[in-house]
Amino acid sequence: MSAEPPPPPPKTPSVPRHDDGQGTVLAERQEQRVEPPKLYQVVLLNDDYTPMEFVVLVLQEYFLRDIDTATQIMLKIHHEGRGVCGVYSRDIAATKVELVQAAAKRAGHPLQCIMESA
Ligand code: TYC
Repeated sequence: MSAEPPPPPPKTPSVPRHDDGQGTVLAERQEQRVEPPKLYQVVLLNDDYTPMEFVVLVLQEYFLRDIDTATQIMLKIHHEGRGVCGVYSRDIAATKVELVQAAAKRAGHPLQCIMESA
């Protein structure tokens, strides 16, 4: 006994259409907007104990800064209390925060790293 194959699903137009009543079917123009991803800045906070050299290394390793830029950012944090290391999409920023916090913990330094909406 051979079973009948199921009928194909009804075709739905990908664009809304309507009949203008005069025998013409019009396709409506559809706005297609993709929002750009929200951006987050990764910020290092100053403290009294983390060695300056360690912060410079973190900025080179995790934020791909050259040594001069890394030193400038570190000094800005040292003098002003905080500094932006880089701006990223949410997942990348969150990963950087975790990697920096793990590195600081491994090295026994109290360095704090946070992310905030840019
Ligand atoms: N203030 C620290 C010191 O004098 C250096 C430092 C800079 C620590 C930046 C943290 O995010 C920081 N050793």
